[in-house]
Amino acid sequence: MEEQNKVVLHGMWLSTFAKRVELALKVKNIPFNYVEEDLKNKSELLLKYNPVHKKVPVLVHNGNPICESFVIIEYIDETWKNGPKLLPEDPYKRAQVRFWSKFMQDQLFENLAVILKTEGEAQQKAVKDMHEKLCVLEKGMKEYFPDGKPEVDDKNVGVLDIIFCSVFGVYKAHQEVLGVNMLEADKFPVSSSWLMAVIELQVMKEAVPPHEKVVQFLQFLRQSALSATPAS
Ligand SMILES: N[C@@H](CCC(=O)N[C@@H](CS)C(=O)NCC(=O)O)C(=O)O
Repeated sequence: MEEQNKVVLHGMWLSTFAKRVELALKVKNIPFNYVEEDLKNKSELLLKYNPVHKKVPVLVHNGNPICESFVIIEYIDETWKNGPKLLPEDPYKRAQVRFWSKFMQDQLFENLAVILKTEGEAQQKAVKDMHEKLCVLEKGMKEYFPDGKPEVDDKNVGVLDIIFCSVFGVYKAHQEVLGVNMLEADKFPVSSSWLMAVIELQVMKEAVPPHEKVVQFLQFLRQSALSATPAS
């Protein structure tokens, strides 16, 4: 790696936020060094580079830190013109992509975290909420994709594909730990076929962490959250 174009990603292997940055770099074929952070014992460098949030991911480009996953992805897209354009050029399409990225993040990912950390009635409510949000996504994607069908092409991977994969790429582990299949093909034909096509892309396949490792970690997170919350 040339010294004047040095790229370092500070991440954590199961962080969806770090994963999307890793995917953006890989989709654009940008060489980078990866630093795995222990989030219980953050490195001096992470605290120095992200003193505001103290979170991963942080991308360090030629010594300059950039924080917040979406900000980093936009930076990558603007800095490296090679490879697919992650966000569309057209301002309206760009706005749509930002809108749905935020929806996936704020609504779907946050909801998934609630399902993981609850049980009984609270979990059932969170699953129901998720179902409603996935209905919204399904309708939105039907309108977003030309001809109502997902367009996935390894030469044309975009930020929505990346964020969708970072949230649901480990859906089999979600299914195993939570016992629910969120993206059922008969209920959500567009979103589920989109996910299947995205996770089959070589770049995504290589980046998805091993199933057993994800299952163990999610079980650990779930148990820790449930034992910390008194049953209501
Ligand atoms: N809004 C941030 C969220 C990043 C985030 O929540 N990172 C988590 C890992 S998934 C983290 O570093 N947590 C450490 C902590 O909260 O102390 C982004 O988009 O990058």
